[in-house]
This record gives sequence, structure tokens and C-alpha cells, in this order.
Amino acid sequence: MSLFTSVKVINSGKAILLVRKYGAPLRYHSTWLRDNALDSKTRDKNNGQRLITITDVPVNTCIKSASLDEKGKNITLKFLPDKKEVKFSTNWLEANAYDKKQFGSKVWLDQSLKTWSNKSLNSIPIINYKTAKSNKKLLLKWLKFLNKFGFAKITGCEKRTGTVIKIAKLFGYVRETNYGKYFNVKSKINAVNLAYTNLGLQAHTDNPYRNPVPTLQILHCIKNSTKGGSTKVIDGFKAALRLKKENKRYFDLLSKYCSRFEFKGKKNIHLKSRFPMIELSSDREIKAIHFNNRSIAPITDVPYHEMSNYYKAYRKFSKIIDDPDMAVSFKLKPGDCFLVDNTRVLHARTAYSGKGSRWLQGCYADKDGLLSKILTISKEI
Ligand code: NM2
Ligand code: OGA
Ligand code: ZN
Repeated sequence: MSLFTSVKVINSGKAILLVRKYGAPLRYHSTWLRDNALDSKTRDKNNGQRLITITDVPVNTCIKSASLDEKGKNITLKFLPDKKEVKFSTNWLEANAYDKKQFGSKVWLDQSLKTWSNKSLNSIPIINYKTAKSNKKLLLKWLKFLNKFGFAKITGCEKRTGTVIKIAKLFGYVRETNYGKYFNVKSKINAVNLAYTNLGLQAHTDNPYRNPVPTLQILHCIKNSTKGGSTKVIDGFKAALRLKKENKRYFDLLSKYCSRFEFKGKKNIHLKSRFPMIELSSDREIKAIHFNNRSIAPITDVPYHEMSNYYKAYRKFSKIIDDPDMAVSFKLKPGDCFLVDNTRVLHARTAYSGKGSRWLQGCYADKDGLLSKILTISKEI
């Protein structure tokens, strides 16, 4: 039995109505359909890219007729004035439907994400390094976890320098920065960055002073025998939603006004950016968190009459981020590695000192590579 029962031309040929067995009927505009035609004159057979521009679509494009085949698998549309006949699969139309409920002015999150706190994250998504290299199915499952929770771990990694690059290559590409292709996180004298000391670091996203900000961070542990030096991760989207629930005005202030971030290093490095701490898209999807107490520059984009409330909002957000109920904590062992979505999940470390040594290596990579890997392995297996 087909899930599609009929198709009708509506609105004098300006749209069609696809009737489904389950769910509301779906409408599509003639211009949208013509622009998305999948025939070889519209899309290159070889690479699938669109060959036409929008102005190649006649402004008065309409649909003369629409028919559904017996199995309900395809519809055939006849367009005017360019007398074109185009087939669409009904599954394709359904997968690309846009005639659905809109969020209006509500704040929303991508459907594939799941927010968490200390209480709700039952188990940390973990994969063994060898398994990640040899088992595509388990790698895919783990990559999906990383995308969904913005955080995951790898165990059983080599305890050697450069391993962090091999880890990045499991799913994507390293983003080289002024810190190098990869960097050593060790306590140094005259450290150029507070991360290279033994101080504790409040939960933060990395490099908020860089635009574009690296969207993934990988930290690999080679040594960690000192006292302290344990790790905390916090879901920044959960923290933002909690702020919104507890004080909507504060959420509005942190998402409306830009903060400023800055980093001055040695060797001609001076990076500056402006982002709201809670970044929303123009249709109010929570896109990113930019939070790093060490790198906030003087905030100059908040008007005088809002500044004192802005600071209250910043303080409240910082308190939520510091709340132990939000954090998942662990101490990295040599051979462990953790990854965070650096646009969403904040990471922290406790101070360390005393006997022993601590040596992490880190690198940046990006989510586009991760998401692409998820899509391509899903097709392969
Ligand atoms: N390091 C570890 O974003 C930051 O400044 C945090 C980054 C120096 C690459 C530290
Ligand atoms: C960093 C950082 C955490 C740690 O290098 O950006 O946050 O555990 N380090 O040293
Ligand atoms: Zn960091």
C-alpha cells in the first residue's frame, strides 16, 4: 500500500497538494518545484550540481498538470510556460517537505541533538581506538553520539605524541591555528596562554576570539599523574535553556548583545571577535555558546542602560555553568581522549600540582567533516 494517495494542482497552477495516507497533505510551490527539478538539464548527471540559475526559471512558472503513478512512488508534473515534464519521487518530496508547523518566535534546537546534565547523561559515549579504526558500524554509532551529545570519549589510544592528529583523521580534518596543527597542554614558565599553566580553568569554549571559531576540540592524554587536573564537561545548550527558564530577560540579553573576545599572543598574534554568549540564528535556533572568562575583552556593544543587567545575566549564566548538577566529571588516564563540540559543550579542568606530570595534546577540527562522515558511512554500511 502506498503512503501517498493523490496529487492535485491548486492555486491556479501556482502549487500542488500531495495527499498522504498518514499526516497532513503537503503543499509545494511551482517555482520551488521547478528550481528543484532533478532532470539532466537542471542538474548535472555526473555531480548532481544545479546547472541553472534562478532567473532561468520563468517568473510565471506554473503547473499545468500533476499525476501520481499507480504505486504512489512518483509524480509527473507538466510545467508552463517552458513545457517541461519533470518527475519527482514522493519519498523525495516528503523528505524535503517545508509545509509544516513553524516555531514562530520560539527558541529551538536541532532535532538531532539531545541536551544533558550530570543527572540525565547515563553513560558517556565511549569507543576504543582500535575499534574506531576497524569497525565502521561502531564508529558510526559513536560519531552519531558525538553529534547528538556534543561530547564523546576514546580509550585505548597510543600514548605517543601526534596521536591526536590520527584521532582527528578518523572522521575529519585538522584545523591548524596559531597554536599549531596540534599543541601540548603542559605547565610552562611564562605561558602564553593560561591553559599552559597548572591553574584550574573555568568551563569554557575554546578560541572564542577566533572567527570562525573551531567547531570541534580534541584533547588526548599522554600523562596525568599529578594531584588534581581532572576534567569537567557541561552542555552549554542545556545551560542556555536553563537560563531562559529561570530568567527569560537574562537569556534575551545574552543572546541579543555581542560580547567581545580577544587574545594577544607572542609572535604577532592578535585575535579579536564579537559574538553573543548565546548565539541564535535569525529564526531563533540556538546555534552556539561563546563563553571563556579568560578571553572576554571589554564589552562595548551593550548600551549603557542595559549594561548592569547584562552583567547580572552574565553572572547568572556563569553560576549555572559552575553548578555541579550540570557537569559530567572524570579524570583522563594516559591513552584517553575526549572530544567536544566547541560550539556547544564547555570543558573545564581543576588545578593541579605536586608530584608526577601532566601532558595533554590537543587539536581542533570541524563539525562539517564529522557530519559528512556520518552521512557517507551511513550510506556505505
Ligand atoms: N589552547 C590550549 O581558547 C583558549 O584560549 C583555550 C587553547 C592554548 C590551544 C586554550
Ligand atoms: C585547553 C583546556 C584542559 C585541560 O587546553 O583548552 O581547556 O585539562 N585544557 O588541561
Ligand atoms: Zn580549553
